[in-house]
Amino acid sequence: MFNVTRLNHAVLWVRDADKAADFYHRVFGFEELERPQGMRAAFMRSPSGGNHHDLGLFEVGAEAPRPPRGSVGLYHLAWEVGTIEDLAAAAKAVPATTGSASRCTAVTPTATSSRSCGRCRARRGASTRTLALCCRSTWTRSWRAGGPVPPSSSREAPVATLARVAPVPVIRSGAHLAHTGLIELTGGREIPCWESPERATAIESALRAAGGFAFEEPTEHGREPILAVHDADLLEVFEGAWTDALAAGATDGSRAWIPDTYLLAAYPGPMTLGGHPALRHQRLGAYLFDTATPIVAGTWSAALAAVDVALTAAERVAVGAPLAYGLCRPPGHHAARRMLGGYCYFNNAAIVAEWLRREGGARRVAILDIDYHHGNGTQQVFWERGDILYLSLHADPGRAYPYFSGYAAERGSGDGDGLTRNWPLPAGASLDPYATALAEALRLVEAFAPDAPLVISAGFDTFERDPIGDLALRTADYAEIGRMVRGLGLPMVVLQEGGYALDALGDNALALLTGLRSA
Ligand code: SP5
Ligand code: ZN
Repeated sequence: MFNVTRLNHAVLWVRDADKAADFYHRVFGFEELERPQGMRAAFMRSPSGGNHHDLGLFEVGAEAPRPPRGSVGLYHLAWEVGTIEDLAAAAKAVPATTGSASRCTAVTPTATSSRSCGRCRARRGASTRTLALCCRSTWTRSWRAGGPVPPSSSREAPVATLARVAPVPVIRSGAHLAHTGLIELTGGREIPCWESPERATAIESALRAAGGFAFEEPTEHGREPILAVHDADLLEVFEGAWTDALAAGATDGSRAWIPDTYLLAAYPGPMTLGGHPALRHQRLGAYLFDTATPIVAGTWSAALAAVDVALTAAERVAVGAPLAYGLCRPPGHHAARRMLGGYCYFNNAAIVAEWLRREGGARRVAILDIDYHHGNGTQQVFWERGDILYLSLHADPGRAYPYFSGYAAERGSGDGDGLTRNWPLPAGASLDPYATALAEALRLVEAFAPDAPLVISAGFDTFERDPIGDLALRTADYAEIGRMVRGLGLPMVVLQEGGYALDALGDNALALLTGLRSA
């Protein structure tokens, strides 16, 4: 179950308190504590317990009485509230109290004799938001007890201002570090795999150095969300390939495992094949489309952790963060329903999109893929789906990996007709043509009107100096891309895909996230 300890006392404005309470109960296991009469509000307690209300859900525009003074949480519950602008407008009438350390001293139950409350003292000098959170939680308590409205002398600030200073959750795990020692073949030669642990390390250190991010471990989500996207036999073969290869002596454990046979659709022709190999590493070739997706001892756990990273990031947004970043490694967008490839094992973005549909109560989810490569896996998974929009900007597959998909003519089919769109880009494309294509994609997102966070497959292999790409984006361009996407006003889950220029990767990720959180 999702641990929401860190979100104690969050206040959300929602369109429908009943629906929101039901959502939090169903998806996150919150218990309803109280539904105050005539308040169009619900108080929920997190499954992790606690003495306070963990969430106050207040209906947007609730008149009598108003949402509490002193509430500063600007949280956006995507499927209850249209856009963050709607919410900001609705919240404008509700002045936020920024509070101060001394005010916390006066009213916080955890205040110590040294005249400052534990929370404020612990974070003295931190952002205004920290202090405000403290005051707000205090107020929520006194309100429940029938206590007075907090003093009106406190400085008032627009709620939206406070939202902007909230740190962006970055979900990361160390599990990927064991997915290492990887190789790939290029020009017939073995080279170290471009997709390396240092990529994630570089991004994390850049974000830590920059500040403004809250680093969190993922929580475990088990296999169910993965099985909603990938076939069970793929999981079985992938999970067991390494141990079977070791047991059979096919590897001595010091080298990454790459199959020697690939089961193409052309193999059987008119034949009905009568069996399959017993050992899972020998079966793996039926589930791979390239040689760039090696398996080592730590691969399975790393891939599971990357999914947990992605889902935890999605949960942060589901409970109110306007933006969260899942530092997924391995990446995911080349992985299809029953096929690994392109450094990808589980399709993190597809799993999140499907999870938002099944568990998040969303009806329409949009995925924007800005990796240099076409996300063939994501496209395949949702090809016939009328409820998931998949948009991808990438190097023209006529010259670039994965070569066999990502052409403009590919637009989905059946219910999904028109809900897959591709923008193949010429070599050397800089921000200008890129932004033109992106603007087109963003218009389609708007027309689709997702009622869930936008899922962004973010790759930085579009960078001008990327070793395997040939587009020409610069670091500052990622901030501009971020600002453009931010203009949609949707909450966003950013998931890490590719990007191999180690020395620029951190700056590029920081630039994108900075653009995405801009006003
Ligand atoms: C997630 C992701 O970005 N996957 C990309 C997988 C690409 N793998 C093979 C790339 C082969 C590129 N060879 C180009 C050589 C240019 N010098
Ligand atoms: Zn890529």
